[in-house]
Amino acid sequence: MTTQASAPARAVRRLALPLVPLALAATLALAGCGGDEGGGNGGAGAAPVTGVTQVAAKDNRFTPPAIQVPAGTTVTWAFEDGFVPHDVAGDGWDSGEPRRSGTFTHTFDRPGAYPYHCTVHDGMTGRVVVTGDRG
Ligand SMILES: [Cu+2]
Repeated sequence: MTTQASAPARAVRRLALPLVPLALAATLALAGCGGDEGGGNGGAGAAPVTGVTQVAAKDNRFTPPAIQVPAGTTVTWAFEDGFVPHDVAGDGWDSGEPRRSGTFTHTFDRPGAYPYHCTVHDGMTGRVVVTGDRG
């Protein structure tokens, strides 16, 4: 009687084992798909995007890297890179200490080109082009 009861249990255990490596492989395959570092030369030299007043500091870059706004526009930078701190440093204006979350805003009253960069990461640059026509 007792041997008969334990037999099915042993069979289940033997079936379950091969599933573990399969699940692991599936997890690894999914993780491998994420890191697509597409080239693209963003940075401050990119053509400015219009109609956008929010810039994300994420993945060690500013997105979009260059925006064009009318004078008087308040631009918001959002720090969204998890444990990686960033800042926004222009000529005479900056966001202060590098930070990992939250936002920084700056109002651009005068037309002109305002390049900025992150003091933590070389090559992490951006640009705000302010046009004369007020929105
Ligand atoms: Cu940075």
